Amino acid sequence: QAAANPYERGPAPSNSSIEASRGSYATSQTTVSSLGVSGFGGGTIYYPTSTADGTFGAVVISPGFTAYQSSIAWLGPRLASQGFVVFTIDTNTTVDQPDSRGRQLLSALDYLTQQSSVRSRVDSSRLGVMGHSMGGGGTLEAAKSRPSLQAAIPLTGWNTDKTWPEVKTPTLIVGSDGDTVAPVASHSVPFYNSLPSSLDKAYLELRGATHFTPNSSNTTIAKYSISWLKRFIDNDTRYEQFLCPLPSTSLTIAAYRGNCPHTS
Ligand code: 9J3
Ligand code: ZN
Repeated sequence: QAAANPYERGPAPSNSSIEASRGSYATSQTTVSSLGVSGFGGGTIYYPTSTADGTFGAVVISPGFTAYQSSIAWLGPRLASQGFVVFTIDTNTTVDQPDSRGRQLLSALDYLTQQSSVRSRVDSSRLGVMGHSMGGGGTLEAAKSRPSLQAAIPLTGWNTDKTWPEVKTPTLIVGSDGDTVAPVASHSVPFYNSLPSSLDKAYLELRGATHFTPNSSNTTIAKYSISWLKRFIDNDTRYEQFLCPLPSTSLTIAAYRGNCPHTS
């Protein structure tokens, strides 16, 4: 069949393929020392080993307050094996605030596309950002300052700024129903509500979850993150089926809101 979309990577998806612990690509990883970079604290790049499928879209992921890349490392191979270059970073200091984390996400993207050893594998026009807690707050900051980004996913995001009408990047907000550090009522919900109504946006509230649920392998986070990144970084409409119509509440989903059909 004709490949209408030059950016799609990997086989046609199914519910089981997006729930699987690994996708179709074998992955490799390379360590980026903090000593050789500026603007962020180094990290680990996870990427599909094969070069046979051309370039891939990329996503940089920031940890939260006091945390290291190890706290979000599970997302590296989980997302890379689906066909993305994934850069989990350390921040300059573990107490950096969300605005700083946002700038560090952008510095890391620039390093990834311009200087890293895998730069030739990355399509520099197809980039996204993710982060946990203050890294999720930084994810919103990064999207606000770089509207060319194609996907943003804050995971139990934390920020003193509750209003994000400036964001142009399709954004999936993930909150936890039992979060007492960044309660959804004062963080993820107002973040979601303040995003433009015309934006492709969604709100996923995890059921039976805490502020730290994004720090361990989680199938619900993975399947909707994969779908969002595929849909908006790769323009891969094969993943639209998992996003629209909106997922129902379930044992793992306390709430899901969004606008369907998507506009971009
Ligand atoms: O990154 C986070 O976990 C933010 C939540 C937090 O500890 O804020 C305290 C100021
Ligand atoms: Zn604001």
